[in-house]
Amino acid sequence: MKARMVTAIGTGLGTLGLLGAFAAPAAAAPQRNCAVNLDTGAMTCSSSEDRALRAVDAQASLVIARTYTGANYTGTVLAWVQGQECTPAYDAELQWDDLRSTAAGDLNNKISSVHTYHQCDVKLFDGINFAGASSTWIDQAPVLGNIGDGWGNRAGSIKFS
Ligand SMILES: [Ca+2]
Repeated sequence: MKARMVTAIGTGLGTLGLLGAFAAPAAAAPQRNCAVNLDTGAMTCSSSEDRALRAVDAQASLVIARTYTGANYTGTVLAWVQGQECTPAYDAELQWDDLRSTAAGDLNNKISSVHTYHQCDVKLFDGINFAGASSTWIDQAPVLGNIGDGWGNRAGSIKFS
């Protein structure tokens, strides 16, 4: 039996183009990209991290950490930026005392994974304003629930060094 040849490629593409032009916005929610400038306190979210970084007057090269609401670097991503690299010593150059108020909204008890850059690490605190238990210094963690006695969806404040 011979297979039929598909001859309607041109028509198919035309239909696709039409659908593309008139289709409703995609149902899937796009990943939210947010940024906080630790030097100035400026913060915003946008459709891309580049846009968010420009809006807070920062460059991608200044991103010292990204926190995510989902495990394995998924969900809403918040880029933390500052004007210089971290130093090798743990001296907590910068910090954010209340994760209830960030560019991405209320992130208290909502951070599930974290990745750092430029010699920086992060230390998470259970409570607001560095109260309660604290984590070790973390370079990266796809599953914060596996760090120490469990740091998934727990941090209320954060230090960078
Ligand atoms: Ca907490």
